[in-house]
Amino acid sequence: MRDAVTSLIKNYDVAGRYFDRNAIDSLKSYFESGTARVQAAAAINSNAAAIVKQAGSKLFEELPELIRPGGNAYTTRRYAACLRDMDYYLRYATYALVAGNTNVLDERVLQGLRETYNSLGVPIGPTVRGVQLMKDIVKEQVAAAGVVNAAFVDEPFDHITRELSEQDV
Ligand SMILES: CCC1=C(C)/C(=C/C2=NC(=C\c3[nH]c(/C=C4\NC(=O)[C@H](C)[C@H]4CC)c(C)c3CCC(=O)O)/C(CCC(=O)O)=C2C)NC1=O
Repeated sequence: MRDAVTSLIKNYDVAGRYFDRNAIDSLKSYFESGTARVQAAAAINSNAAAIVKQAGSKLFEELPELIRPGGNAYTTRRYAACLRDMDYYLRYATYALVAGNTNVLDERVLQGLRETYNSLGVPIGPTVRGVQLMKDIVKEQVAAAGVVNAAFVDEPFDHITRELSEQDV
């Protein structure tokens, strides 16, 4: 598992090079956004259950067929599994936000996930929609917590979306 700093060190060490201008710039930007990243994590942590619930309700409102007979989230067990997955995405997105790097998502969440989803008939499009709904809610909450430039919040959610759908967002 890597964060912004360890991943940079790894790349420069492999090449046996000192940090150059690019490296210094990305270190600067990581440290400058540090407080905001921690604030964002705090805002998510204190509202995580509500964020998942709200995004889930919106998703099922938009795509009610998911929870009707024949839908992948139909039955209490699968409904709960769906919300649990959303909770995984939110929690790991928070880790990635703090790390300033999406490696934790690749290693702990996304590896083999498409195959699992395909074999269980879990639809990717609606899952990605759920992730994007959470992103929107998180951005509102982070802005409400007083974080001025919250653009970095997009990164982990868009990464999940890209990797799951193998499409540009
Ligand atoms: C921490 C990393 C991690 C992830 C990401 C993860 C995902 C994950 N989601 C699963 C199932 C599932 N995932 C969903 C999700 C959904 N169905 C829908 O229609 C919606 C679109 C969507 C919710 C947004 C459902 C319904 C199941 C159960 C499918 C089944 O058993 O038939 C399964 C199969 C095993 C199980 O049911 O627990 C895994 C491994 N597990 C992990 O350990």
